Amino acid sequence: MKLDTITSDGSTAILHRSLTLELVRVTERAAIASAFWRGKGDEKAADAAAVEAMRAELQRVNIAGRIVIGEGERDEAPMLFIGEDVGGGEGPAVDIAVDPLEGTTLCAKNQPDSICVLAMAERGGLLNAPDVYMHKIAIGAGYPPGTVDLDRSATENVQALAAAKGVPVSEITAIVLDRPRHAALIEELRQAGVAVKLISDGDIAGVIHATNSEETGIDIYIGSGGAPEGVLAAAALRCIGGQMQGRLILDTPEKRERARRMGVTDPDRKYGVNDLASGDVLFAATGVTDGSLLSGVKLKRNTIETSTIVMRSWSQTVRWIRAEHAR
Ligand code: VTB
Repeated sequence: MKLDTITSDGSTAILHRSLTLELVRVTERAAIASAFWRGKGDEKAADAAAVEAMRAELQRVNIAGRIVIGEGERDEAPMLFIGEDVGGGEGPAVDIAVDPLEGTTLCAKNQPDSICVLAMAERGGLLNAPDVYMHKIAIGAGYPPGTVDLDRSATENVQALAAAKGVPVSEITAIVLDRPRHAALIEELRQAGVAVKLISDGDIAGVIHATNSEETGIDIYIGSGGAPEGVLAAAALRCIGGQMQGRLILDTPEKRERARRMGVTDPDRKYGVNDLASGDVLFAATGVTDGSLLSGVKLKRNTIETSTIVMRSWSQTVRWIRAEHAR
């Protein structure tokens, strides 16, 4: 166990350990706000509630924070827009990635797995990803480096993973976003003998699940989803281990230009976990609806109960925090 904030190379960890609990408050508050919009069929209102609550609580944290992944460009989002300064202004200079309500549709329909997510890193530690799709592949810890690779076919990847795990391919389960664009991928995986678990939304949780195979039965995340969600998932992986690669899908001149403006010099670059999230990283997520990663917010008569996972890359600590809030 690491007890202080001195890193292995002798330097001081930038993100003080006490910040982990501060982040829990932020995602908890966002989750409670959006919980009142569960099942109301109004995605925008659910998201707005999460955004407003998350920002209000972030302002109370003693950081000089800057949003690098947020609700969109300054002109399209009133709050938590890319480049916005957040936090109390004192304290460490940090970059922040948020998905105030990951799975807005899930929340609006009161279906499993909507969560409020936030990651924090040292300044410059998070890829400034444009809001485009990203090819992603992720597996858990304990496999040799390079077991899977975006440049190989899905079949090759699941075969290599099965060999590394010491099981037949028929015992591999892949988690894939259920989208028409994935029809060929799903077909290929099934042809290879893989069990495919389809999810309607929420690929941050999907990636995390793939790194916890013993509990979830899921061995690999594969497919394309939002690039911002890819950075958030990578932040989690920095804390819990596992391999991940991502590549931005910049299939129009407009997207390439948007990416270039955000500092992406090589549009075909294959990013590893450390390219997506580097240095000292904190990650927190609170459940909104009941899900396989986290329980949802429970609105009780006198209290409100929340479930949060919070982790820190430096110490590799993963905490599950169940909180009771007075109404
Ligand atoms: C995923 C998923 C999100 O977007 O990133 C997905 O994690 C990708 O975009 O919950 P499409 O929906 O266009 O496929 C969400 O579903 C919504 O942000």
